[in-house]
This record gives sequence, structure tokens and C-alpha cells, in this order.
Amino acid sequence: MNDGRRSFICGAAVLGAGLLTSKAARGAQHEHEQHPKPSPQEKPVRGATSPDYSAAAPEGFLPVETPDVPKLAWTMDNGVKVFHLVAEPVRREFLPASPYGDAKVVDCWGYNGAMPGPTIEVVEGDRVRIILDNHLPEPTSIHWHGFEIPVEMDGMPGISQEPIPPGGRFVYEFTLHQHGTFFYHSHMAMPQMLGMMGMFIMHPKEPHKPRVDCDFGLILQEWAILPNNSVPNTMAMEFNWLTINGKAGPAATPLLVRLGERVRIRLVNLGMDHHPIHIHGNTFYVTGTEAGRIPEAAWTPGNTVLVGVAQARDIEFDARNPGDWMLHCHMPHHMMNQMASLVGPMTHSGHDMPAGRGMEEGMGIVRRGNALAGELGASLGRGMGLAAERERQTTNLPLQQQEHAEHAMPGIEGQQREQVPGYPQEMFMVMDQAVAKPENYGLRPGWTADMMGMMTLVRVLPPELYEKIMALKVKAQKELPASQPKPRQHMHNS
Ligand SMILES: [Cu+2]
Repeated sequence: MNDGRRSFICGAAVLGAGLLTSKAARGAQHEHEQHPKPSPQEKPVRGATSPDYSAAAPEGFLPVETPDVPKLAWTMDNGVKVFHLVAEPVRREFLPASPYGDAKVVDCWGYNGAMPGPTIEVVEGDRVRIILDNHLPEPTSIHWHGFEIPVEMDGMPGISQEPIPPGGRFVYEFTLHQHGTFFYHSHMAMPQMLGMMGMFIMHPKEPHKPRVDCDFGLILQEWAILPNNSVPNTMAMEFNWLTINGKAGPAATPLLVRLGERVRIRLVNLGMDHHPIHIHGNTFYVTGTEAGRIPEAAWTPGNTVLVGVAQARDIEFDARNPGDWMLHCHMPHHMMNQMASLVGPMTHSGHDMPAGRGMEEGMGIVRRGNALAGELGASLGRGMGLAAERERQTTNLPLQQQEHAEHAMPGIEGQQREQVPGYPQEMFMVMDQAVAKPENYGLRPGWTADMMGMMTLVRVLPPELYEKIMALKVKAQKELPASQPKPRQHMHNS
């Protein structure tokens, strides 16, 4: 019944039955892609993705780390870099199981078993061939977003190529003269909202200056997923799950930086909303867009950068301030998992959710009446507070949160407290154990409490702690062969 961190109630029948029952904590279920990089002699194989950031990076270039997303390995054929993508359904765990509920596993579409699709890394001037096999039940193609390539390679079904039928294959081949943060995606709108996209990094031949010591890539996505449902509603206009590289906070793997290093973070947005991405404790410069490098004279300082739909933004900063700094979208509703605004009012208002009405209405699907009708829509999310008088002074939180809120206000206790309009509003769910991994070592106990939605951490670590975590990663890697990225190697950077 608990369908993620923010539990919905799915009907009056379940209101009293077990909503408050905590499930036993389960171990974190990390996903491990085990695809070794093929040797140059081998033909590309399906799912030939490498979890080792350095293995699939062009030699001599600082690999771009895309936490929680594998890299796509390639083979060389007569001077052409050959990649192999398979479009297919992918089940993705947004959030592991925790005492608050089951794992949130979502039926997405992606590439090579990954959602977002594996990161492709090439160098300006490369000639690349991308073999695309369609293992989806419907036609597809790939659009290379912003690439200046011949139109017949543009991946526009109907316009520049025949749609690739289920079971079919299309071979894209082009020479790349650009550099920067790019991405690839299906040009069908609905499949985009199921996750069909991936990052495509083009390193410049000549490294940018000043050079960076670490380079990260993050893909921002949003999802509308009904309670107890695993398939995103691609037609909904309101979103209740927000992810970075396919993980919702606190499951997103933090970005590890050694104190004093220069950092680049590449942000890509392909969804329905813009995302003002904010970092704590550091001032960055915006150094690139989806079309490549911005001349230094035009860099603008900031701590929040608006990443619009279909845009990419590169930010860079010198990590001089030690600490575990939040990096997150600042849209308040993008800092939540499984928006719970529907549950509190219904339970607090003294009116059980009427039998026979589902939560679909809460996502904007009104099956009868109008969206603001008091007997229907208003209590179900869209018109919150607009129609039904009885809901105006009630909270937004699910029952388990209401029970959890125990902070006393001087002079206001018990029932009195419950009469404070809006009470309670705080949302805390501690799930440190569920997301335990080397990258989270040393974080303050309870750090997961307020990590939700489109949110991760940039950990600027003193050398000792940095080395300790790298050692833990190596140890974890040995225990789970080929499943964890290796520590970053210092190379030429770009
Ligand atoms: Cu956002």
C-alpha cells in the first residue's frame, strides 16, 4: 500500500487498515550494471555499457561522471567509433525500500537497460556510428539534439527517416565538429516522458581553461505516477516524482569533490517544467549552454541557474568550502517525493474519501463533474482550498506524518496545536540505512530526512575523508566485481 515515501491512500476502505504500519527496513537495493568494456576486436554487444567512468571515456580526457548512470563503451572500426544502443523497456528504482514503504520501481523506457540511457562520450572531430536496435513494441528513432549533422541523420520520423519498426535497426553515422554538453532522445513526445534520453558529451580537442579537476553530468526529469502504479502517466500535466539521473532524493548518489578542486557540473533538462538548480555554499559561473562553451567574458556568477526544457547548462566553481552542500531544484514541489497534498485534507476534514472515487482525479483526470466541484475535484488536489470550505484549514500531509510531528510550541499543546491553521507542514523521513553506500559515508546521521525529489549533494571533502571514501568504494567494488565506478583518475582534463 505504501507506494513510496509519500504514501497515498487509495480508497476509504484502507484508511484504517495498516496505513500506519511501518514495514521492516529493507536493505538498499543498488542496481548494478555488469557490462565490461569490449575489447577493440569484439563486436559491440547489446548492453555494452560500462559502469567504470574512465573505461568509456576517450583516452587522455577527464571522464565525465554521471552518477547512477552507466557509460556506453564503443569499438573502433576503421577510424569510426561504433556505439550500440538498444531502445527497450527499463524498470528503474527511483527510491529503495525503507521503513516508510516499498521500493519505488517504475516502468520506464530507455536504452541498454538504463534510464536515463547510457552516457556517450566522444571528442570533437570524431566520426561516430550509432547502431540503434528497436526492442520497443512501437516505432522509434533517435534525435541528436543540437548536433550539426546531415539532415538524414537528424532522427525525425517521417521528416528525415522512416520510423524504425519494432525489431528494426537504423544506423546513424556522422562526424562531429562541435563540443559541449549534448543529449540524445526519442523525438516522440510520450516516449520522452517515459525516459528515452541520454547524455552525449563532446570533449573539445583543446581543453578549456581554467581546467577542471572533476566533471559531472546530471539529467533532470519529472514524472506523473499514480499511487500503486508503476507506469508514468505521460499525458498528465502535474508531476509528483522528480529525479536526478533517474534517482529521487535521497537515493541520488552524491558528487564527491576533494577540497580545493575545480568542479564542472553539466545539467540537462528534458521534461515539462523548468528547473532552477541551486547549490548551497558556493558561487559558480555559468560556462556553457546546450550549444557549447560560453566565452569567459560572458560568464555570469550565480548560485542558481535556470535550466529550461531542452536546455543544458554547464556550471563551474572552485570548491573552497568544505561541507556537504545541497544541489537541488528550487521549485518547492520539485523538492518532494510523491506529492502528498491529497491525503491530509481528506483525513483531517472528517470526511472519508467517498467510495468509488479513485486518486486519478487528483492527478487532473476528472471523470465527472468539474475540477473544482466541491464534491469531487477540489478535495483531490487540483483546486486545493478553492472550493470546499472544510478543507481550507487542513494540512497537506499524510497520516503517518501527522502522527510523527511532535514538536511543541510554547503554550500550544495537544488539541490546541492541531487547531493551528495548516498544521503540520514539516516533512521528515529518515532513511539513511536504505540508501547506505560508500558515497554517503560520514554524512550526519539523519541526513536523509529532508532530501527529496530533485535533490543531491555536492560533498566537498577534506583529503582524509575523500581518500577514506575512495577506499570504501574500491572495497565495495571488489565485493561486487565490475559493478561500481572506480575512483576518478587524474588525467588531462577538458
Ligand atoms: Cu524543478
